[in-house]
Amino acid sequence: MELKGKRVAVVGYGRTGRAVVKFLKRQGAIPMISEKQSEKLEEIKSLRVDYEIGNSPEFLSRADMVVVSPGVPWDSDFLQEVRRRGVRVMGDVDFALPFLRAKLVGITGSNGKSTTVSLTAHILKKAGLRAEAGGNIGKPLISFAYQEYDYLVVELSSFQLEANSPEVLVSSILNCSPDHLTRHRTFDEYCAAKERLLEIQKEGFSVLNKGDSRWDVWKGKVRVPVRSFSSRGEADLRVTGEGGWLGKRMVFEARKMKLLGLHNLENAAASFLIALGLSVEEERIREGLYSFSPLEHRMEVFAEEGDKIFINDSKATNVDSVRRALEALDGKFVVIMGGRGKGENYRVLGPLLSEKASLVIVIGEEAGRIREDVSPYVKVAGAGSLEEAVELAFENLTSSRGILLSPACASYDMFSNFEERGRVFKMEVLRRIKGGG
Ligand code: UMA
Ligand code: ADP
Repeated sequence: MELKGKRVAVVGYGRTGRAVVKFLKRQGAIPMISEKQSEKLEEIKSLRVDYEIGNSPEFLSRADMVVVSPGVPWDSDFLQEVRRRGVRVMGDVDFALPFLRAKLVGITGSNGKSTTVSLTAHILKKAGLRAEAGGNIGKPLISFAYQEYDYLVVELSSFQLEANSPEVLVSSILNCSPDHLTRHRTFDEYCAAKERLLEIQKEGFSVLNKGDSRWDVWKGKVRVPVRSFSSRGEADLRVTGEGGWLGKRMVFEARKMKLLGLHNLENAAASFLIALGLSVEEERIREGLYSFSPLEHRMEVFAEEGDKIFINDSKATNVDSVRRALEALDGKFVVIMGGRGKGENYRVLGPLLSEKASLVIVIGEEAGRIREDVSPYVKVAGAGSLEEAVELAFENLTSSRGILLSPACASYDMFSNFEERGRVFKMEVLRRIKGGG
């Protein structure tokens, strides 16, 4: 794709927009920025490029091509109008593809993507391959342009799969449970976005979760050989609480891993099958699995004090990830939930909360809805901020094993992202443990 001298507009100036603009400048293209938030004005001005605050078809149709950040709805009216005016509109992944110098492993799913992507890249690297993790995990694909790798392990979100058509050598769908229903409207539409990964792939192989309710749909769509894993019954790689099994042979052991919970053994199984399919020796795969530490903000046990433990699961931004967090716990915890909702029902968590939570503290925009859904099952209290929630949690700690932050919601009502929410939580807890008040 020749970019020199081309006017390329970027919609959204976040992580993706920044990386795309940087690349465009290096290529001698003429970047334009369309960003709806005025808070970014100073930073954008300093770039000395054409920009608008707002997203308008008038501005965008002055470009030769438009690159859209993943968080911008693909069917927005202003983008539809730009397309009608004959300007090419593309997603950030499709934009990056011609500049990548690596075979692609594409991983999607509702939960476990970042863990599995990092774990897979870790295994491949340990085995001596040139591999890196990128994509929705926080490293836009364009930042890998012209870099030589054997494999890029790419996290793909439903937003990206709706807007892009990446052809990968290895595909994997870990699971599909409700998330992002405010953007994708129905569960079926949301899953279908993820399944485009299978429809586009023509060669290589696919690693799929046979225990997922969408398995039959996936089987109908996939066109390459499939290797399956499941914690719910027979599969090529069967997962139990003890580890992963190829037939009667145990190929990795849970007790040797640093990741907690059955869901993480499913993630390990997916990584195992991907690496095995790429001809990594089993022994090397195990070395990778056993040396991998959990990512920050995912069931991260960051403090222990006496018999109490403190877990930061800020990345649990939907109901199913909270379910898996609660299932992985022993004993009753004070659980902090809430934030910006995505149209999910929290009632399904009720029975599990009654078993695993001594108290649920709700915060943020979704506090009222969560309270309504789970209060028939468990004691619920409200707090005006995360700081207040931590304070309240400490007041109620005596009868619990510890505190778990597992919000079931996005963070954007109170924080800039889930990382900031996790860091504030950890800081507040550590301050109190260390006696700072
Ligand atoms: N914006 C507009 N118009 C709109 C909507 C947004 O101008 O209609 C602007 C916003 O004001 C903001 C910018 O666009 O300044 C943000 O763009 P973005 O939402 O695409 O965010 P990025 O910072 O570019 O981050 C994106 C992914 N974000 C989303 O998909 C929402 C990041 O995933 C990803 O790490 C990053 O690209 C690098 O690839 C985050 C995420 O929450 C972690 N992903 C969802 C998830 O994992 O569940 C899908
Ligand atoms: P994603 O990138 O898909 O959001 P992460 O690996 O960041 O996935 O994990 C997000 C949340 O989901 C964490 O709270 C984690 O504990 C939980 N989780 C991880 N793997 C799974 C899985 N396979 N099934 C359900 N929940 C999971």
